[in-house]
Amino acid sequence: MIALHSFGPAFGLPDPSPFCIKAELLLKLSGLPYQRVSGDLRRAPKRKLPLIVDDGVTVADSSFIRFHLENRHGIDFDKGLDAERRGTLWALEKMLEEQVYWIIVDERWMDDANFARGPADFFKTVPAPLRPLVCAMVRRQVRRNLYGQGIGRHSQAERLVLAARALDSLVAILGERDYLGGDAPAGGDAALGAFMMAALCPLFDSAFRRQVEARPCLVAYATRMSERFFPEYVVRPAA
Ligand SMILES: N[C@@H](CCC(=O)N[C@@H](CS)C(=O)NCC(=O)O)C(=O)O
Repeated sequence: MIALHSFGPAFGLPDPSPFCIKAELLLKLSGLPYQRVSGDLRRAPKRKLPLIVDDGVTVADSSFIRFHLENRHGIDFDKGLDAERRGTLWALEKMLEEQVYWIIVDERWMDDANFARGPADFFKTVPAPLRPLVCAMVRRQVRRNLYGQGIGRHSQAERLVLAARALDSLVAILGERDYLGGDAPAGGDAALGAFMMAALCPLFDSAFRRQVEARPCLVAYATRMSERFFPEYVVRPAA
C-alpha cells in the first residue's frame, strides 16, 4: 500500500498544503490503495511535503509522485486528451504552483491576523516563551522566500492584477466543462481542485478568495471536486 506523507487536516481543509491535497487527489484518481501518514519535514529528502513511499521507494514532490504513478503503475491521468490539451493543462498546473501558490502563501503568512488564525498553529508545540521568537524567525524566512521567488517584490494591488489574470485564464481553460479533462477529471484537475479548495478556505481574510468567489464557475468547480473527492471538506459558495 502506498503511504502518502503529508501534514494532515488543518484550516478546515484536508491539508494546509495545496501540494499535499494535489498528491492525494492524484492517488484518488489513480484508484490505487493508499494511506495518509503524518509526514516529518526533517526526514523528507527535499525538506518538503508531500512525498510517497511505494514498496520501499520514496518519491518526493507532487509532480514526481505523478510521474511515478504513471511510470510504475501505468496510469495515464490525461487519457483521451490530445497533445495540445495535455500541454495546456501542464502549463496551467505550473501557473498555479509557481505563481498562485505564492499569492496564497503571502496572504496566509505575511498578514498578522491570517497568520494568527492559521499558520501560528504549526508552532503550538514550541515552548510558550520561545514561540514568538520561533514564529518571527520562520515568518522572516517565508518573507525571504517570497522576495526571492519574486511575488514578494510586488505591491498587493499588483499581486491581485496577476491573480486576476491567472483566474481569468483558469475560467477560459475550464470553459463549460465539468472538469479540465472534460466529463472526467484529468491530471490537471488534481492541481486545480487543490488550489481552488485552498483559495476558498474561509478561515482567512483573503482578497484572493474574493477574486475566486467573483468567478462562480470556479466556485462551482471547487464544490464539484470537493463533493466528489473530499466529501468531508465540501467547499460551498459564500452565503
Ligand atoms: N514542488 C513541491 C512543493 C511542495 C511544497 O512547497 N511544500 C511545502 C508546503 S505547501 C512544504 O513542505 N514546505 C515546508 C518548508 O518549506 O519548510 C511539490 O510539488 O510537492
